[in-house]
Amino acid sequence: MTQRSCRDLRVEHLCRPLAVGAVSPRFSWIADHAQTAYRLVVTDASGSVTWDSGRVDSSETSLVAYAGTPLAAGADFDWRVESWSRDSVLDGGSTFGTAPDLDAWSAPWVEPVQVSAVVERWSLLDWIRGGGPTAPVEERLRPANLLRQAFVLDEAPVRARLHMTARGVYTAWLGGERVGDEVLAPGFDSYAHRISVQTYDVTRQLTAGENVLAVALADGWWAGRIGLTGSSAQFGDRTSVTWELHAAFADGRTRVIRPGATDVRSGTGPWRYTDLFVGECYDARALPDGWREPGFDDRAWTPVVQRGVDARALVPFRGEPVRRVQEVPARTVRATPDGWIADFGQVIAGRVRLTLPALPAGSRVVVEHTETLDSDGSWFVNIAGINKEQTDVFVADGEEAEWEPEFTFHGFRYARVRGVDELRPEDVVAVVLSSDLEQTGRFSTSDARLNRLHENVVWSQRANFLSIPTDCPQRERAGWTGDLQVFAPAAANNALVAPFVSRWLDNLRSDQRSDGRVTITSPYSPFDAEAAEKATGLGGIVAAAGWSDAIAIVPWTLYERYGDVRVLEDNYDAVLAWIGFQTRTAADELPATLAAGDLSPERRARQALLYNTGEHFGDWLTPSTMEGRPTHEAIGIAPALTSELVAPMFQAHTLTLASRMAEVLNRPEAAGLAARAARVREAFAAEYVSADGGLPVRLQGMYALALGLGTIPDDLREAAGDRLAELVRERGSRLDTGFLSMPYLLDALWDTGHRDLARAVQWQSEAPSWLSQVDRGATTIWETWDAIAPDGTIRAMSFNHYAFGCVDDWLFRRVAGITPTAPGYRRVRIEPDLDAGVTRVDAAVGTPYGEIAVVWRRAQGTVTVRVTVPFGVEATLVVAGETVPLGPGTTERAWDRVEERARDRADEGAEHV
Ligand code: RAM
Repeated sequence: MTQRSCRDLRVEHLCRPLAVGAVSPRFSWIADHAQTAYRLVVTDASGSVTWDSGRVDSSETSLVAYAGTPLAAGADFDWRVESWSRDSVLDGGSTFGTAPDLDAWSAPWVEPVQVSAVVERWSLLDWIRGGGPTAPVEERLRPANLLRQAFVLDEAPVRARLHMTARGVYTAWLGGERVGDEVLAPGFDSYAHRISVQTYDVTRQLTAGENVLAVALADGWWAGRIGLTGSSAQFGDRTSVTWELHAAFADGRTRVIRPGATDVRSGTGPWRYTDLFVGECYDARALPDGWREPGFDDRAWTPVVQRGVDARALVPFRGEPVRRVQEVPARTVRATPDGWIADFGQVIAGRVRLTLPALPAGSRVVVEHTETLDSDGSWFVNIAGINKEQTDVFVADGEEAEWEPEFTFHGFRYARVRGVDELRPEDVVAVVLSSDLEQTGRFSTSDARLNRLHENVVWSQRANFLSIPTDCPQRERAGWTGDLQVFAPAAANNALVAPFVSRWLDNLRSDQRSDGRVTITSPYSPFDAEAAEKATGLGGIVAAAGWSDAIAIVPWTLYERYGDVRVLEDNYDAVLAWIGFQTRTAADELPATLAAGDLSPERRARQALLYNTGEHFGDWLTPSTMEGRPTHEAIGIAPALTSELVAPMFQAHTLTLASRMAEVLNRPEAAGLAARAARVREAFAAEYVSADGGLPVRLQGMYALALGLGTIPDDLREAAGDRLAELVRERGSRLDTGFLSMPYLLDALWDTGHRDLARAVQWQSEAPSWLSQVDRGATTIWETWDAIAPDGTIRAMSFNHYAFGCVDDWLFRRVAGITPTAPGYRRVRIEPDLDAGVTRVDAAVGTPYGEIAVVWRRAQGTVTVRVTVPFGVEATLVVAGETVPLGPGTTERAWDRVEERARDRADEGAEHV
């Protein structure tokens, strides 16, 4: 017997979460051996066993659900895993490699890992609303509230947890120190339905004697400006906060401290106004001396207003909070007549921290932000719209200062600073904000441009995974469903996105309309709903093809990449409800071009199956529909041209995904859904696909979608693929796909035998193309290809939109060759494209079982491939026509004469034909 260890113990995907919201949390670990059995033991704080799984003969190490007696709310629990392995299992058919040789059995007890309550124990009774002056100090804007509660403890606690949330955004201090390291808590949720509660360990911040909990509370997403219109107060026009402190003492006593109307006082301080879009004004003169410490005289402050909390809306926060994840120094700082322009060399979401000299009290330092300068280097603001100033103001108090805004963030690469005589590069730093996800993937090649493209995707992901997945971090900052739907697979290669995306799905479900419509953004505010009702055209859209289908596609992506079945369970009913809406609409409506009376009974029956009416975004931002037109004019063309085709294609896709979900979940609807999907596909083919594989709209995107979503009959796939290839060639191998079809284009070409063309599109350097952006200095993915036109003209578009970055998934799957063939990478196929146009690739993805890494090199006809596979993953390596099963560990092999082999294979193929 040898001691073998497990590592990376996780609860609900996360390492050592302090609090877990799930009633039946799932445990994961990584076994550094071929596990054949496990045993999980969970004990409560008193050491009593609440669950002993017994020995379970299973190789599963990921997401094993708790099945013991309900875990006590509010109490810590421990869990341990015991994991056995057997030698014989290890060889796994591998004929080479470095699989470690293990003794027959091993039964290690792993370090117990402590996590806190599964079911949170708060009762959070009252919202506390600041009573200070709330009248606007500057047009349209309000100051942040300061609140403080002083309380006395007769001894220091041995354990203390603070549960807290706000309608607004808050920062709290206890014992004079900031509570936790997150920013913009509680994060963005669909507040009308759910507000996330944070839990902090504050044991070390409490002492015997007087303690002070100090809180600054600002508008944030609740009352501040957000979304396309930048309108304020979309969820409510007044902020409030609630908290509850649970302290336990050495002798077993406990105490709960809640804010009350009499012991909380409120005032205002340095944040004269602060808003996510407009920016923040911090007046250093107005900082009340010592307000976060005991002894501060708050008698001049006002009492607060107390209102009962609707406890149903409160949910434990799930996933990773927003943090300052990185700092980017200024590359250059230069003087212009209008101020100092700092260039951070990278488009980010975040804010600027300034080191300021002692400036005369009352003087103002103004910081503006933008993602791009104009072609002549002058200041240019690339986001249009009121309320989107992205300008921070510091009002000096005569002292030196280090200042970073607290309750706002901006999308920028450049900052223009006014009000200082001099600004040195070391005086200014960009602080990157993002939901603090674990970065799991890497991708680099021998080609610097391809590497930069990948980096740009990672940066756009970082900037737009900020509390919720957003379209862009400057203009709208909205949780557009379509954008995430196309980007989710790429995102999952780069980071562990399951908890973050699952929390967003929780929001999306809560936003679903009672008739089954899945909203185009989530959070979807009451204001959004009202605005859509009043609007016509694109502005009136509530649900849309390819956007609303995110309810099926995103959970399926998480299942595919993480093997997470619960995410399917959680979203399945919502998918059925959306299908219900599509089905009813299909039965009730006919496209305007068809008159009911003229249709044959067969056509009528087919049309009644197809969801092909209504207003949609279609294949949004399809390049050829935009070129040469002003944006406002161009924007509606793709929707008008493509919606009738796009909507039923996504309808078919969602039906298929729903039937697969039903199968995984053992639901009785599986067969019915699959049959319906087949009928919709047949109807689509009969109504829209010509006998020679043609579609009524001659756009790359329509063919890419039809091939990718399987709405072309099998026998016409080749013909349709040829038509797609023809369209791509007509455009000189440049992109002409919009948001929805982009993820399917390269695979559609590849799968129909146009591999060289797919490679040519990927390598294309003339716009529209990915590398054209890189060549024009992009550091993130742009919303449109002509955000900077070939002649250098800059357009007022977003420079940080991840949607078109979906190609990153292709780079991992095709260039590195890592494709999951069973959920959670339980099985993986590694088939790098040796003709990808690079001589070296070094890539890895994180999986629930550990990292899968691939390094391949090509030199003078010889290809060397090194693959590292974790235990629990069955890998197949396919190189130069040879298929090799791989065991765990690192395997390196070389193939020579790869060109000849390829030729031989091609000849063989020809013979077969
Ligand atoms: C734009 C957003 C987003 C897109 C919608 C349809 O305004 O930026 O990317 O999904 O419109």
